[in-house]
Amino acid sequence: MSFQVKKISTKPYDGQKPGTSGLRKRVKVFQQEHYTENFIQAIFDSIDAKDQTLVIGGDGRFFSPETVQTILRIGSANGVAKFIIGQNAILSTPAASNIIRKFKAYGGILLTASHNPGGPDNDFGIKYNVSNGGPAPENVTDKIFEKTKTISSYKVIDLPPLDLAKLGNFEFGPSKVEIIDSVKDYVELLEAIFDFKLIKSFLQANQAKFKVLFDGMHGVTGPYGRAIFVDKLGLPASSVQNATPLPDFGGGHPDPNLTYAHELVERVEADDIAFGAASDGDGDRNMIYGKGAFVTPSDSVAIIADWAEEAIPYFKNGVKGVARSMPTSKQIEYVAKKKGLSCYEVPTGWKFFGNLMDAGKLSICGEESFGTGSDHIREKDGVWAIVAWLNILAFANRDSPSQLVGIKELLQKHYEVYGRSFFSRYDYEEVSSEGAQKLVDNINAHITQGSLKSTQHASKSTGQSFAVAETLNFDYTDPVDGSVSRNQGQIIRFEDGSRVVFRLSGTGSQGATVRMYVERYVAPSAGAVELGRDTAEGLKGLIEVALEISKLKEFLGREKPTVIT
Ligand code: VG1
Ligand code: CO
Repeated sequence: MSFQVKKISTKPYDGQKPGTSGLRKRVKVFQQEHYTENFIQAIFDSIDAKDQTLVIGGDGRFFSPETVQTILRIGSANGVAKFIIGQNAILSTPAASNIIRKFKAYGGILLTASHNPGGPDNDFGIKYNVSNGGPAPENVTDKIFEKTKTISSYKVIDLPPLDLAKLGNFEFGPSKVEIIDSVKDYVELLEAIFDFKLIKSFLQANQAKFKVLFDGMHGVTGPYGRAIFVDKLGLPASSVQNATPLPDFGGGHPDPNLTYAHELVERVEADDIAFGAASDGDGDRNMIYGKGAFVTPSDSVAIIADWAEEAIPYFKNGVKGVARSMPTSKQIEYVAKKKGLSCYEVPTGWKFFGNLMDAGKLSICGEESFGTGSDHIREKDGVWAIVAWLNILAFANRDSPSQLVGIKELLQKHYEVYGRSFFSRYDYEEVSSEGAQKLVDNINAHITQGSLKSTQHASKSTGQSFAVAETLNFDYTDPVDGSVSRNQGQIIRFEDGSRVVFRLSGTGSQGATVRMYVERYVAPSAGAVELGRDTAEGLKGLIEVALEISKLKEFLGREKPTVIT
């Protein structure tokens, strides 16, 4: 039977440029006539998906079900042979990456704006992933953007919407459709990576001393968390909260940090919970937070890299190499150095890790933005990181020591061996684009003229003094394919190894967001008191100096950041 392919005339929209991770805009922008259709057709014009299999997933946010139907209508008209879709349009970002790899799909389209709020007045997003399961590299996203600028029509096969709730095999015009369980394959993946038996027995033996709480933040990970923490690891149902995915994330901001995951933080403190964890809207981020012990993402990946080979079965044959995004602290480098591993530094965004993983150079990597992962897939993976921590803690307690090794003890032990990079990020969200540009231009002028080099900057409140060693723009050449990405952040390095980085966000949907990253290293010889300081205290002087040098308050007209992590 042949199906009629209809050609629909359209005009280009400005600004359909994918950012750090896909195209993210307000829902109202996507709802404009032909806007979503244009972008989806531009994806098909940039890839060769004819007779191929495509995966469709997402975090279930508002406007997702409609968009799946749009993809079916346009994709079938563009010759896609088969679609694999998560039930009710739900597949977490890591789960989708796994499905693309496991079923050898050509690629996937993920409907998510990650940690950005959802609902009719908030954000929607579309992201294209390639056959290795990772976000499309810049040469593909650039091509998509180019196509959006000249598009004049898109193709559809007009058929009634497919029911996304029923599992099984169906047809949509000439294309086959398989609707799969959103959770099953992902749980199997984690069971093959971690020592579930060890974790389960540790949790059972320490029920009273080691309480666990996972917060899905009304995002996509609730069902994954329930399947793993309750069904597989035997924890009580009460150890999972906010576990039903909602189209508007319950009105919250599904970003697992100390500001937005306050419900978790409050319950951890009130109920003496030893191990709390949360994940973001689409399930690729994670936060680890136990009573009185917050793990910065930069420390988290360093600790996972430190313990992996010994504690986690997936890594028993060795870790191939490690990596961090440029703004992420150097903690993982200290681990790599001691273990003789290569440590790569890539620009912000998970897409830059994929090539290194495909080339067998990289096993474990992370970003300061609550992203941690490994080469088991090609996205960062929130639930993976949480189970990795449980696996490490279970292993650290395998001989039932008289005092339980918790998050705090593990961190302390780590700092005593490697020293500690104090790290913090200040976000100035939705500031004026002109102000942000002035800030960038000012630092750029310093970089070109070298005018900050060797200048001394004293902190009024702490008396510390910082001398500028160098200033630079971070450019990256991919060691595998030689592609170059320029201007990935401005770095001010100081003589004592401290560092301040400025970057504009590539995931915001309105105005500009400026990120300031500060890092200061303290060696093990400084002693327990220095190593154990509160992050804000450890960084106070450097932050003062960073604000003064950049004239940030003046350019942005903001006294305080929106979020501190
Ligand atoms: C932010 C983070 C970055 C992360 C990206 C996507 O980007 O800083 O580290 O990879 O979000 O995360 P930006 O350009 O706004 O700084 V999410 O959980 O999409 O997936
Ligand atoms: Co995310």
